[in-house]
Amino acid sequence: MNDDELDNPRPERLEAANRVFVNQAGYRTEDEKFAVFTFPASFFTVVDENGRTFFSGVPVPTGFDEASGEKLCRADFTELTLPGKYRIQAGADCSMYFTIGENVYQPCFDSCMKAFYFQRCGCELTERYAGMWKHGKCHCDSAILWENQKISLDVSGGWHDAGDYGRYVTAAATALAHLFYGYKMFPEVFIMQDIDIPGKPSDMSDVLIECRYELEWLMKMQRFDGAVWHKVTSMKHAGFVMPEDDREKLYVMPVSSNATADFAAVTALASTVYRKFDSRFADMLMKCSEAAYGWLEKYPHFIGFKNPKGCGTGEYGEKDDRDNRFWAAAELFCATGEEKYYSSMLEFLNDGFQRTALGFASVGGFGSLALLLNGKGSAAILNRLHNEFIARAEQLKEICDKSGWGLSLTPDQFYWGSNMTVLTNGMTFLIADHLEKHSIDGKPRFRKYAAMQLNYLLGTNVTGYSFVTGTGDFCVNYPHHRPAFADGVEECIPGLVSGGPNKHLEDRYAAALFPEETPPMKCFSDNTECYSLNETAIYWNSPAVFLLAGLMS
Ligand code: 9MR
Ligand code: ZN
Repeated sequence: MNDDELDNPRPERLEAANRVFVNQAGYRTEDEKFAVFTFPASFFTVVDENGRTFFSGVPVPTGFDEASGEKLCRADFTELTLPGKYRIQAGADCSMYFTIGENVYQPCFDSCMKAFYFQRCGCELTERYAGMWKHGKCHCDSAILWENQKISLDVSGGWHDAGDYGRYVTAAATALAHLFYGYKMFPEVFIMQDIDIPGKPSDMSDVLIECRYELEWLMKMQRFDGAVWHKVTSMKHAGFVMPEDDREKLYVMPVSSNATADFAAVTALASTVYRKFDSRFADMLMKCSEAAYGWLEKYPHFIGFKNPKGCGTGEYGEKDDRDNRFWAAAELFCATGEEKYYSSMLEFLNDGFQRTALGFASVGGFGSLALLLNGKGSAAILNRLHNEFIARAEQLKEICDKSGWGLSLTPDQFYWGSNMTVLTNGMTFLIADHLEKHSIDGKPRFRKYAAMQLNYLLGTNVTGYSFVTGTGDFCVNYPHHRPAFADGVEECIPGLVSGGPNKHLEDRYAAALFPEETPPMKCFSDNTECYSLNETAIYWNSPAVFLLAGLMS
């Protein structure tokens, strides 16, 4: 995020001499399977490590793809269901190795979840749990209240947001929402999961142990009157040092209605999740939620956040707070059943925000999801929200059908953190299936489109990279991530999701790498310096966890 910190950047790894693209984690036996070629081929085979052929077929041209600037062919090998390790061959070209099997997603799912443990702030990551990626206790000095610098506060704990060491409330609430809704919709995969983190044995699934760590911090970000401070960061991003070596002064920055509403929403949601394990914790979450909501009622106008002069860390600014307030009212209504939340939810419902959005700056979809999963609200409203999710999934399906990669992004959607949109679109497909489960007989309609978004993330894209560190033989290894750089360990911390291609090339290293006419999907480099392409963030990891869980369930 700073321009000045890398004296000794690592070299970029060699680009894969690869024109045959696959999901490098692999494919579940019964799922649809296809590889994508960027050259015309009349024949392909699927071979194992000994070169034995298990399947052969004819690739089908899918035409010119604007996003990647390539003419594509698709090689379908869905019929191959025999578990094993394979690669695709076409003439002199071959793909990376991948696996066919029932549990191919488990390691990636586990590492993407454990990545949150690696983001922990305010505690030591011991060798016992963190292995060679251990680090000392960090960022525990009290933080100065920006608006009254005589006051300092303990706001230690939580997860580092991303490749930087900031901790931001709206980003945190979003990541938690993805994880809690993943847990609510696909509990069986989370209940089985073991990511080897402290705090066990426990009745709670690992996801809940890990999220509690974040919630404990989040509650410290609430002011006495219920409002919630937007973020705690230093004035500028730290250099590329280990977290315990970052001695920059920390500031608690002013409150915002976005942060307060997201806080109210996610603490109410969390209270419903934790209630059966720890009712005192659940009560405390509810109290915090209600206090935040009380403040929102008192201050019904939008109070946004802008970085104060001289502050260069993440801003997470928003233009309004209707979606945030809608989400808060919806969650509080679902958690309490109280009429007043219902009526204010109704009041915000028609405010023109996207009611299916699941990202950090646009959170309306979480509110809709709360109502739909709880079946709370009038039949008319539930119907409408249901139909909106289905319509959104259908719209995205059409985009995928036109893309040789099966990708849900249009060529103009490759902006900073494009992988989040890919992944939240994947979530939308699974949500649509979940909603239709009770109304339509037969197979889920959208699952295969959800899987295509994961395929893209894990290698079926023109860069050939798996955008998850440690997953696949050709994966991102040099993300813009301070500990990953400073720890001196060549192998990156596993399970981190890179932001992905960004046509706007918003850092000078990236801008220097690619000429103007570069197709959007090619605007990517696995380079520590390229923070607008290759940073990682908690809310890019969390939809990956959701998507993997849904595809495994
Ligand atoms: O993810 C954010 C992206 O959508 C914005 O375009 C970008 C610039 O404002 O900021 C990204 O968020 C960063 C945050 O500001 C600070 N921590 C790292 C985040 C990921 O790059
Ligand atoms: Zn820290």
